[in-house]
Amino acid sequence: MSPPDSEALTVTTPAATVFVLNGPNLNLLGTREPGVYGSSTLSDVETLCRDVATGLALEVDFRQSNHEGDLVDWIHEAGRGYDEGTVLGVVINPGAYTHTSIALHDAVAGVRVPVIECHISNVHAREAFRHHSFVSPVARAVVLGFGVAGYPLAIEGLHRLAASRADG
Ligand code: CA2
Repeated sequence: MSPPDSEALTVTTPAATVFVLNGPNLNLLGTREPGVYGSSTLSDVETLCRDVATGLALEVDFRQSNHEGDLVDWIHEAGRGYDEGTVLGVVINPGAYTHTSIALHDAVAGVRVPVIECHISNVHAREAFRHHSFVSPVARAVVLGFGVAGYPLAIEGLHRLAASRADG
């Protein structure tokens, strides 16, 4: 019997996907308040995320919604993907729901997938109502105040966390 073709032995694993979720009003990025949020659009942020992910051999599933329930559903979806081995983690900028949403807190608490909370601005240097986050206590880590550069930093952080889990 001839030895098996080495090509036929190649195991194809599902691509590791990072969900990048954006909450309310982030679709307006780059159109107003450049002093707070910079001039990049959400489409520019998506490009930043895809560029860093490509270098790390990751896929990006980039989404935005103005509706709290969509964000809850997407966290659950990412949680199922993590359990199935197709999703590496979630980067979420929950927008103003950061400061109001027990539903988002419960959604993140209810899944195993690592969730990185990401904010463009340093919310602690702004109004007092932005100082409390319902998401931070259940997030794996928080990135804030780096402008839109925080998104690729958060993706790199997820990749490092996954690598350290694989090592240990
Ligand atoms: O700094 C962040 O990333 C925030 O999550 C952004 C939210 C804000 O409510 C959080 O406190 C901090 C607001 C996103 C809305 O962004 C806009 C951008 C341009 C014009 C209007 C809104």
